[in-house]
Amino acid sequence: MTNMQIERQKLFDIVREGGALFRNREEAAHVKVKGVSDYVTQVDFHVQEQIRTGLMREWPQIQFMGEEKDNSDIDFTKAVWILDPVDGTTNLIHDFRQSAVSLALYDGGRPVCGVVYQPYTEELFYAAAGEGAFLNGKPIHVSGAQTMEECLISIGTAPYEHEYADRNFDLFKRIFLDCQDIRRLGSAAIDLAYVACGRIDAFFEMNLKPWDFAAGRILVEEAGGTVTDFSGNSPDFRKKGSILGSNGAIGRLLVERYMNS
Ligand code: 2AM
Ligand code: CA
Repeated sequence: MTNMQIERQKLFDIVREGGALFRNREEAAHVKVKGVSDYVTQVDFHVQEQIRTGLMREWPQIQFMGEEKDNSDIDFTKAVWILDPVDGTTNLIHDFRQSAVSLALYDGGRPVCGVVYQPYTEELFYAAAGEGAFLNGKPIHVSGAQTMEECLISIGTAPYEHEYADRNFDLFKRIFLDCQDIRRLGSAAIDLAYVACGRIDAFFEMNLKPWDFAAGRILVEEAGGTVTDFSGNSPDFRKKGSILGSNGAIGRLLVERYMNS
């Protein structure tokens, strides 16, 4: 079942309807603490339920994995949706307007398609295996940057894992001193979508969960870039791990000169 056909328009409608719920500021103010600097709001639950219902209605045979549910029964050898209803929850709480719905379909361990939708800008990023990557229907490509001096690099910081702060900020400083500038958006899905369309040249973050990077990974790969762990190896989409997405050239350079020294 690796060439599963998903009707794009149906998929986009489901994701857009979910994203429309981001504007409910009352629900965004209902915050529950999951862990240190790890939050979930009523919006996260509401978006997840709405999208899950839509997916189940259209494609009842496909399993559903979502950030805000128990996923212990998922069989990764079969088709599975991987959803982060709100990637960038801290941004949502602050009305910082850098949050996205991130939805991917994997089948037999391979990416089939992915969507990252940013409701504030109404930008919908989509990619399907072997078909390329698109922003609101127009083809997108990673940047052509070859040197650190010409790069805008986005960093991720795992705010809840303070034990990594010294190591991370030391790495950020070394990269900051060599590149054009750094950014920290707070949504891994948007960071990867921005790598795919060439707005930034690379993005990396430790310990991301599958739903943070599953869709962004397909976008970057179909846009001509690469997504690896910090050693340059292929990431395991079923597990938490470190993620480095780039236009390819800058990813190799980061692995060689920065990530492991
Ligand atoms: P979230 O907003 O869906 O929680 C920001 O550093 C990135 O890390 C975001 O993509 C954010 O996703 C993710 N993130 C936040 N808390 C996390 C956690 N406890 N485990 C893994 N990723 C997390
Ligand atoms: Ca989330």
